[in-house]
This record gives sequence, C-alpha cells and structure tokens, in this order.
Amino acid sequence: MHNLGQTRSTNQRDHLLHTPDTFVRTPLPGMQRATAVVHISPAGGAAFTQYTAELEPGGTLGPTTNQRFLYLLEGAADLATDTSFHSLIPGSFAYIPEDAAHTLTAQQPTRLVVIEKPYEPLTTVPAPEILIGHEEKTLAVPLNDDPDLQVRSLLPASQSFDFAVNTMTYAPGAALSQVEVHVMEHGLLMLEGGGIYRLGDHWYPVTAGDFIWMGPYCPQWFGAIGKRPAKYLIYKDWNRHPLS
Ligand code: UGY
Ligand code: MN
Repeated sequence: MHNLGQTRSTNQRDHLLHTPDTFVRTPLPGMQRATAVVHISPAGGAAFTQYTAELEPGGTLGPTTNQRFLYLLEGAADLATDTSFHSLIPGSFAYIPEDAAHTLTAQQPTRLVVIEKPYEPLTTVPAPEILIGHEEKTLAVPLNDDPDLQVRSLLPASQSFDFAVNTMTYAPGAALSQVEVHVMEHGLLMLEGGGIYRLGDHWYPVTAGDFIWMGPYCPQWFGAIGKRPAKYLIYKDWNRHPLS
C-alpha cells in the first residue's frame, strides 16, 4: 500500500532514522539464500557498517576481512571457525577478529545484526580473540545510578576492543539524564518498546524495528514512552584516540 510519500525515515548530515517501511533488501557478496538491509556504511558518513542480515534455512553470510560483530535477533544459526563451533539463539552475540575465517549458517529463518569495521590496533595491547556470549549472561548495570535504566556491555572492558556494543533497557518513563554530545558515533537498533529520540534539533517518535545512526557530536537524548520497557542495541567506537 502506498503512503503518499510519507515516512518517519530521514537522512540528515549528522544522523539517520531508518524505519522498516523504507528498508530495501540487497544481497552482499558471498551471501547464500540471504539478503541484507544496510542501515549505515561509509557511504552514509559512518566509519563502520551495520546491516540486518535475513537468512533462509541453510543461508550463510558472505566473508569479511574486517572484524565482525553479530547479535542474533530471531531464529537459530551455527557459527563455525577453524577451531570452534557455536549454536547461536536469540540474544547470542559473537565477536570475530579481522581475518578470522568463519561460517555462519542459519538453521531456520534467522535475522541478525551485523556490524563490521576495520580494526585499529594499539601497540600496547594484543588484538582481541573470538568471543561468543549471550546477552542474558552479561551484567546489567544502572546508568548513573538510575535503576530504571540498565546497561549491559556485551564486549569486555578491554582496550583491545576498538568498539563497544551495549544493550540499554529503559523502564516506562525513564530517560537519559543528559543530552549527550560526544565524539563517538552510534549505530542503534530499537529492539523493544519505543519513545522519543532527540537527534540534533529534531525530536522523533521511534519504535521497535527502527535503526538510528548518530554521527560524531550529534546531540542525543532518549525518553521511553508507553507501558512496557524500551530497549535498544547500541554500537559506539571506543578505546581509541580521536587522532588515530
Ligand atoms: O553510550 C552512550 O553514549 C549512550 N548513552 N548513548 C545513547 O544512548 N544515545
Ligand atoms: Mn551516546
């Protein structure tokens, strides 16, 4: 059904709101029985790429030489590396270092978040190794002592990692305690609930399924609205000097 050209999606200099009605699916090289919705990439102004991969049973992701982060949204998939084998279920995540050969194969219709980024090594710490986990096994910590805003860091607090991926869960009515303006950029996927996101000088209603990119220094604030918690998965570049 057409909607007379209306959408909540918007592409601004320092932020993007990408809503499901505007998603366009494309195959990426090496994908089998799978497509990608590329939410953000260097073409959109980001230093990383984030897409949602949608796989049929038996479908696979293509290869990458960059480091890759996976978070399973729906379905089930097997991740095989040269030395290990892991079954991923909703809430499972995986960090795969650059140049690490691996194959991800869906066991049923599966959707997953894929984040890829060239690794920025430090001379002082070794590069990270492959890491597999499940969100529910990570520690939930209140942000700024607010028990109504819980943050789970999926990657360990190690300088080896040049990015972070967290989930943030807001009780109904909870909000960020400040408008943030920072050098890091964000890729954000709304997982549950909704609310109002301030991006730059705009206030947007957002809901589960929406993707947001925030460029460096994009003013940002979120307040949860509704009778159920709002939850999102959020990427940020991390642990590196701005001049590196
Ligand atoms: O980690 C963050 O910068 C996070 N608090 N930002 C956000 O939720 N927009
Ligand atoms: Mn932020």
